[in-house]
Formats: sequence, structure tokens, C-alpha cells
Amino acid sequence: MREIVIGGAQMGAIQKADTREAVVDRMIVLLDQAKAAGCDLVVYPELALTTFFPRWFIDNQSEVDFWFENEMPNAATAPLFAAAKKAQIAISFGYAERTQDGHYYNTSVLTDRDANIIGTYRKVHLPGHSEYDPERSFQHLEKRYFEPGNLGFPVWKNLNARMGMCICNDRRWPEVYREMGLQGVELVMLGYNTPTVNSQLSDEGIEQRLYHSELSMTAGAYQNATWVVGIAKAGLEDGHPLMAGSIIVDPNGYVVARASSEVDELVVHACDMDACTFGKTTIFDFGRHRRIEHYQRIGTQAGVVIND
Ligand code: CDT
Repeated sequence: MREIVIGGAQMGAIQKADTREAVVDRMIVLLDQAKAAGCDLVVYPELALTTFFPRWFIDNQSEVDFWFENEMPNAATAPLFAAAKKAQIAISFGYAERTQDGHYYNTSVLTDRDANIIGTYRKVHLPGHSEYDPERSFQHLEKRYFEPGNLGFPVWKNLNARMGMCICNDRRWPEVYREMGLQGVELVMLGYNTPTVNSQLSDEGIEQRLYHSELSMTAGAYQNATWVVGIAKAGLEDGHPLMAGSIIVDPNGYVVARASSEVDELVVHACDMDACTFGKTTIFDFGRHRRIEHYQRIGTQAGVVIND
């Protein structure tokens, strides 16, 4: 048994006016709860330090830069790293990253129990658009503010398990889980900011939005025999609703813990990494069963090509 007690730290809304310091205080409250619950690892959402700013069109680059972190840890997040080290809890959280050489990514980091960053992931699948779109009920400008991640889908050994990350829209793509599955991943951590309303399909209900989110994560877990932890930033941000639905999924695809609110809430489950072994050595023993001679299109062709 290789048990990791995981805390999924769902966060409620972060308003535009909220400071990084105030948000970090909330993250530390969740960390304290995780410590009391015996957690080894806490997973926070995508863009955990700020409101989901891609909902606004911003033309002025210095205003855009306000939402980005130039280094990690930094002055605002140092208390979180210090608290995590003191608690001996590994953490993962997302933020907007501006690199030293001026690149912009939607990033998440993973630490060990001593708050050393041992893994960095940059979001690959950026949804939305890059110019103001008057047809939408609100904007989703990730393609404007971020570059596609340049690190692929790495897997790191941490807490005696193989861990990987992806971010929000990545969770909907089976290739993401398989890339990590092929490296023996046992735990996929992801955060998300998913608008409750579809800006291009106003009558799509929240039930379907939640279903698609859960379907993607449970399928990814089962088909790769891995734990998946998907954690929302939820609630009403400056009048714009984000859905909740944070879950912990076991390697059979079952949801074993689920958030019940749209506010700051910790969901906890003791996850046995050895529970991945059966699936990985039987039905999803990739080396024995995959037929890569028939998968060329997956790695060489992005869009649909009709051959008739
Ligand atoms: N943050 C993020 O990736 N959100 C997307 C919204 C898609 S609608 C443009 C998601 O897949 O949840």
C-alpha cells in the first residue's frame, strides 16, 4: 500500500479587486484544514492567485502584466510555501507565469514536502480566442494572453508516486492522459476555471457542463489506470459564474470524493497508488496491447481529413 492522503482545495470566487495576499491567506486556511485532516498533498485550482482575467479584453500590455507572476515563489506566495514546508505538505497550484525572457504561460507547479518546486507544467490546450468577439456573451481570451505550453506532459516522482499535471481544458483531451499514462503516471492533478455558462450556447445547462467535466476525468483515470484530482475555482467572479464539481477519481474511474459547494472547500481522500497496478498490468498494459502501427494520425494530424 502506497497511501497519499490528498486534499483537493476547491476555491470560491476571487474578485478582480482581491489582492494576491488575501487569496494566499485563503489558501493557507485550506492548507491548515488539510493538515488537520492528515493530508500529504494539496491540489489547488488553475490561476489560483487571481480572478479568471481572460474573461476581459485588455489592450494595454502593462495592464495584462498585472495578472502575471515574474517569479515563483515571490513575495505574495512566500507565506504559502512557508506554511506548506512547515506542515510538510506537498502542494500544486496554478498561476499566470511571465518568464524571465518575456514568455507568457498558464502554468502550474508541484512541490515536494519541503516546498521545493519539483515540477512545472504549462497549459497546452488553450481554449477561446485571441481577439475581442462581439458575438460572445463574455470573452474567453486565453489564446490572447498565453502561449501554448512548451514542456509537454512530464511526470515526476514525488511522495513515492509518479505524478503529472494538466490544466483545465487539457482535461477534455484523451491524448493528455495517455501521454502521462505512457510514463506510468499514477496521479494526474489539474485545476480548472470553467464558466457555468457556455458563451456560444446560452441554453446549455450546468448539468451538461458538469457531466462533460466529470466524464473527461473519469475516462482519463480508467483508461490509464491512474488517480485523477480535478479541482475548480468556482462561484461568482465579478458577476461571472464559474462551475464547481471538484472531484477525486480512482483508477477504476469512480468518483471517491466530491465538493458539495461553490466556495472554498477541502475534499479529502486517502489514495493508494498501488490501486493503479491491476489496470496497468492487465487491460491497460500498454506495451502488450497498444497497436501503435495504427495510430499515426494521432501524432501527425491535428484536424479532421475526410477521405471520401
Ligand atoms: N480555463 C479553461 O480552460 N476553461 C475552459 C472553458 C472552455 S469554453 C471556452 C474549459 O475547458 O473548461
